[in-house]
Amino acid sequence: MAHRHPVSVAGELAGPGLWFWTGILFVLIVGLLAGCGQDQGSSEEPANPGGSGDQTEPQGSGGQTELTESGTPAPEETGRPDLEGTSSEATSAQAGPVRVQTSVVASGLEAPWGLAFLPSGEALVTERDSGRLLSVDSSGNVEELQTLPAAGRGEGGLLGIALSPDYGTDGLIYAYYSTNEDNRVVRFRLGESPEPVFTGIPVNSYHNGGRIAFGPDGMLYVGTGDAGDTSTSQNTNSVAGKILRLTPEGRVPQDNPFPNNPVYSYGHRNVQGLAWDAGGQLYASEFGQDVYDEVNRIEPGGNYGWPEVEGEGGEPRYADPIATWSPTSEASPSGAEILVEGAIPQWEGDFFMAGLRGQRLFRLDLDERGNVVEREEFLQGEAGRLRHVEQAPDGSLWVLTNNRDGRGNPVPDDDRILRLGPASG
Ligand SMILES: [Ca+2]
Repeated sequence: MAHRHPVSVAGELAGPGLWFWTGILFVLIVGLLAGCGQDQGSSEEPANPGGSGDQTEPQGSGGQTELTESGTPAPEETGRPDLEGTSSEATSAQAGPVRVQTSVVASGLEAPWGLAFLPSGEALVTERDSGRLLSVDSSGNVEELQTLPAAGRGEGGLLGIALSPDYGTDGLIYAYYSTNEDNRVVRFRLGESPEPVFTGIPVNSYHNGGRIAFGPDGMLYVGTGDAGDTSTSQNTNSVAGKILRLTPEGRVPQDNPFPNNPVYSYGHRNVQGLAWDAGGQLYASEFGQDVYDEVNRIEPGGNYGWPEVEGEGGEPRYADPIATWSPTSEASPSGAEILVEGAIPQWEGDFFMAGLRGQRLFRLDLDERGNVVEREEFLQGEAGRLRHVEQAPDGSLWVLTNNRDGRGNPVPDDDRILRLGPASG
């Protein structure tokens, strides 16, 4: 499971030259999406709770295909672009676009869910069902570090992971997992037993939320789900169907929108993607039920409508999403990321989102006000279900597949971690 399989994003998959398709794809999709800009919506997990409604069907012509290996091994630099040296163009958004290449960083994982990069550059990766915490380096070496006492069924298990903002000094790792009683946030140092930070988040076999991330304000943000009880989302006294904002100790920050309340925003169905732009604005992806998946620009105290409204409600009391996908089989978005000071200038500041049922990576180009001005899709039909996307320290994007989560059609190498980064040469 250790070696990397260099592949090209699209080039090798379709046959023609390596850069041909990348270029064509970029130009075509940019043009298409800029032109039509219509929304299509969706939801990750079961539209029908517990049912097979979200069972992934192979996409389009033949469904998931294995990423084809490039005939020529990718040069070493692909794994570790020299951001300091060579490429002013790879470090500045003002510079021209770089060619983007997709490679396989690691394979043989089982339903990887969360990912956080250590200062050393290695990634910590959670596996939902096994409860394993893995380290993965850029050469594809995978090592099991420890197992966390996660339980849970279905969509529950070991989910999100984040490093303390002071990891360099406190060594604390945060994780979100399901137990038989609740979903909870814990923290621990490598090799040690976790201690609870925040408990009592409703648990079910679906709609468990699970993404956690520290914001630029040093606070811990937690995406939760309605756990199948839609009455919770509009109730600010429930932590289900919310984005929560906590201190690193799990307490309520004094400047939260509701006094003595961990709720940061409400009216959510199932939030699994959290990302901040360079200005500190939070965006979140969430699963719709049947009609519209959503990306929302999150304001403190905002009401995002569920279950009264799915997609754009047109009522002032509910904040409308900035982007939707319909039907939910088109997207079903889990993890999200915004490229900030990344290595792909043409994508700088863009919002990325991993689609489960949609089986693709979405890119939203945001303008200065956070409105979507362009859309693009990657990896469709190439890698199957995608669970998460995270920016790596080298400015590339790492993407987790999720074909062994019980709803996919895994190929032998699944699950995999893919990398979209500047092509070498
Ligand atoms: Ca909504």
